[in-house]
Amino acid sequence: VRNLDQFGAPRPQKVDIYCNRGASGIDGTLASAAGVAAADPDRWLALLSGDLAFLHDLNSLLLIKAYTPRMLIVVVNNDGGGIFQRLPVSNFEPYFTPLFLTPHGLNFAGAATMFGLEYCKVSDRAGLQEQLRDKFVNPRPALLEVQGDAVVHEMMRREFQRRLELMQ
Ligand SMILES: Cc1ncc(C[n+]2csc(CCOP(=O)(O)OP(=O)(O)O)c2C)c(N)n1
Repeated sequence: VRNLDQFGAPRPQKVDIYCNRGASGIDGTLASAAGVAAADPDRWLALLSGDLAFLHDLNSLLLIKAYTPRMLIVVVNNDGGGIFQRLPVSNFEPYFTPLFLTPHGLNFAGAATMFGLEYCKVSDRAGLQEQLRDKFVNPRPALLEVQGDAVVHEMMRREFQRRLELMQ
């Protein structure tokens, strides 16, 4: 979400974007998205979430199958709070990993099974594009887990930022 916000280029297609600020950011993300989807069940809605935000509101998965026939959940699972890799505190182990990054080592296949959602895991761009196309053409309640790596993501972000600055 941060990267889309920072680097997403304008496109001619009209896309409605909803954000949930919550009390402090990551609470209630799934429930809010389910509310948006349920308000207009004929429209396709995709939620993009980090793994911690997703875990924080896991019980709201109960809403998805019941109320949102065309909603796709995309979770970028980088095993913890990747946002904190941006902060100076990331240089301070042994505190950083358990207190800020908070890795959990989970995948979400079991959650999808529990709440009756179709599930798929992808780890590259081609796989993600294929799945997004498939779910867009034939919308159904589904959970798409994207395997990520917080350290690699942060290195890529910095490199991308560096190249953009060179272009200016
Ligand atoms: C209710 C609440 N608790 C804690 C936080 C602090 N916080 C901000 S971002 C974040 C981690 C988000 O991790 P994730 O959803 O996995 O996304 P990523 O940073 O990896 O993209 C946390 C815990 C918050 N914003 N809201």
